Amino acid sequence: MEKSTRERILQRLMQEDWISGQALAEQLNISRTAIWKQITALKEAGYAIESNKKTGYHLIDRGDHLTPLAIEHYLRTNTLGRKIFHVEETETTQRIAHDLAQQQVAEGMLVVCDYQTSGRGQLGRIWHETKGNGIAMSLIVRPDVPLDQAGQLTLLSGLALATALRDLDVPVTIKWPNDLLIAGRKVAGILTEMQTEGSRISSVIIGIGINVQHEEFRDVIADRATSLKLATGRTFQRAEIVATFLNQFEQMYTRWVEEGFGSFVQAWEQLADKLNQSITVRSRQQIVTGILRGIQADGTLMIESAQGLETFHSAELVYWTEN
Ligand code: BT5
Repeated sequence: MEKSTRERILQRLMQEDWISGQALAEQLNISRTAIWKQITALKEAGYAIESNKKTGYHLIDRGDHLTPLAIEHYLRTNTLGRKIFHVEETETTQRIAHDLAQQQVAEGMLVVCDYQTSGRGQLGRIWHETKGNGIAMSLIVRPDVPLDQAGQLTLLSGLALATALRDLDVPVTIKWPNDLLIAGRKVAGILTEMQTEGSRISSVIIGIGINVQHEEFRDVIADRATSLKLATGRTFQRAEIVATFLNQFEQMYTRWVEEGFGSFVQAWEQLADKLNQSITVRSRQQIVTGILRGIQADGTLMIESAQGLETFHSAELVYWTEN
């Protein structure tokens, strides 16, 4: 995608400590007045930029912008997230990603927004968000694997996100199959949805919601949600989190397509919440309480109950009175 003049100025400001208006004008081949106008617009958009007659412009604070440019700054991938569809506000990034996937966009396209007004969870549930605080993104992948393995992408993205957050010193654990927790409270949720063509996968849309800067949660989720800020006391760059996830996920995804999920089991279990502890599982058929023993090579959950070892392909771990 062609970068706008504003994005190119921002990119130069990120690369240099100080840069003169003259140098920017020459490099971008526009007038100094045009540069000045764009700098003013950037300031209005929330970027803290210092101006000095002699030395030019200096980016003091990158702010917490979830824009393609900010994400690209941290991105080390080959394909994932190299094309980003960014919107300020939308009902759900899943819908946009589904539409783009149907228009045959290439694998790796990321849809990201600053504010999602009707975020979706599983089974028609709601993903809550407050403006400017969270990350809502949907990644389009087109893996050449059998249809019944697509569900493993939920586990794989959970593992990649948990690993990425741990790289940023956040002590997350994974609640099978699709939640990330900090000290028992949910900080991120994953929703994977598939488009098929006959018996093959056409695309998988991996939707991820992360609570980042929230200082409080209200109403229904107040008893179960946390944010990176609430849990650690630190502030984060949402763009860095998105890119760190993609950097991590691309490596895992490439290996998964070639080798399957088996080699990830150990890493996944190391981050599993309540491993070897008592847990209640609810599936469509039954409710079972037992010890969480981990997962099998295909991602199936293993619970040791009074009946012996039981496996669950699709179910939920009951943590809160109502999910
Ligand atoms: C999920 O569903 O956790 C999947 C969430 C996926 C959201 C992303 S955002 C980008 C993309 N676009 C979308 O529209 N969706 C995806 P589930 O396991 O069904 O959990 C939903 C439950 O989590 C709710 O019923 C609440 O109990 C709880 N919940 C909702 N919002 C939350 C939040 N912000 N933080 C913590 N818990 C929340």
